[in-house]
Amino acid sequence: MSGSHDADLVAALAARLDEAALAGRTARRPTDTADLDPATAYLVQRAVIERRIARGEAPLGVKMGFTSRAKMIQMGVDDVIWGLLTDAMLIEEGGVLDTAGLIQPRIEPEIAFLIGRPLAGAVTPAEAVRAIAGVAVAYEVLDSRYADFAFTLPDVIADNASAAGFGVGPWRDPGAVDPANLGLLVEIDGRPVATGSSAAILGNPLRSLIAAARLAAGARLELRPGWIVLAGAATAALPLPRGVHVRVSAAGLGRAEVSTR
Ligand code: OOG
Ligand code: MG
Repeated sequence: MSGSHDADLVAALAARLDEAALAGRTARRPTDTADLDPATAYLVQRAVIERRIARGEAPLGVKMGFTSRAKMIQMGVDDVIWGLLTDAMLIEEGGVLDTAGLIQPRIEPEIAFLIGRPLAGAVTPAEAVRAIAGVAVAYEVLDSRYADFAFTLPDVIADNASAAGFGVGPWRDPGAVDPANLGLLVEIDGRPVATGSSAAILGNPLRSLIAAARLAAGARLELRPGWIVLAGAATAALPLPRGVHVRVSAAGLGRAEVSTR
């Protein structure tokens, strides 16, 4: 494939996915019509984000995907991926999320890291720890642009790892809480609907941060001070209907809450 042909394909796929997200409707999977390898899929993902940045959004961090077995099994994939977060995806704490513009939203409990020092490349656990300015319980709202969340790995990479929104609870001093093995609870309208442990995230969410640093270097980026890293879901994702209140709590971290309409 020639370079310019590749660039045209990347731009066309990014436009298709971005327009689907804006319109709140599904798009065809890239791999239904083209051979897409993960590297090219990441170029599509980047082009989708560039379109959002051109509309005034600012990069705010990254989200790791498929870092837990529960998620790999739920989605039928077997590799860790990432997506890019912008400020427009951040849902204010305790805020209200309008699901009208979304296609098929799901919610999942996560652990979030606040970056305090630049981090990229092959980093040691000690280096990763030193880069953390805060740890929080978080939730992610997913919304695949593919019907029924059915996709291959390159498809979901191109679709920015199904990212739609996220919320973060109060930041805690990383010295005060070890994120390795925290109990997580998801409640919808006060009813417990999922429980898990942060240990489900690669055995320790810190490993997810280390993987994010590695992916950053591969993408010629760095995790920057002020950025948020979502380490990945600790349980399978749950359907997110309108008109509910969701609370995600983690032992020692408090909670993050959102209502939908
Ligand atoms: C892809 C996103 C996966 C996670 O935390 O594992 C993800 C999807 O499930 O549609 O965000
Ligand atoms: Mg997630």
